[in-house]
Amino acid sequence: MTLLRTFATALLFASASLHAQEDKAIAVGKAVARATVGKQPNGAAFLQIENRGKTDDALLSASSPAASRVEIHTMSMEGDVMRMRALDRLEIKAGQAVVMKPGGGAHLMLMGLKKPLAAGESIPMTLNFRNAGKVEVTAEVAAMGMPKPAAAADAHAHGHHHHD
Ligand SMILES: [Cu+2]
Repeated sequence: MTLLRTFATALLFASASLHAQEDKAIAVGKAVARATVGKQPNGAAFLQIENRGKTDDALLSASSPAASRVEIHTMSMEGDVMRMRALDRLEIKAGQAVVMKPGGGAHLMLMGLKKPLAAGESIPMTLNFRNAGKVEVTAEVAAMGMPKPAAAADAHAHGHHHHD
């Protein structure tokens, strides 16, 4: 029981100092954005969000100078159709992590890209959390999940044209 009591005391201390440290509770892992093909209007970004704190948090919104707006999306299979829908927020419970990855689940949708996302570039993003506030991340752009090699080759060929 002594151990339990020690633990409870530690917890008490932890929650007392939590308010000062709350902005450090959220850790964002490597962020990547998928390189776009041709004139694709939207792109997708994936990252890991870990809540190391003792309070549930939530990603409320995100933004990037690379896109008109950023939406929090979730993707799921309905029968054999992949459907995406926008979320109001993405909950990250205390002590848990959300791992976004290509091919399913949550992702950030970059709506209205200012220019195509080319592999090797990086784009800044600002994440806005309910408790942790604003967190700045940099997403590396990488070619991934390209269904056909031909499409990828085509994207590369068009990658150096600038119309601005
Ligand atoms: Cu999406």
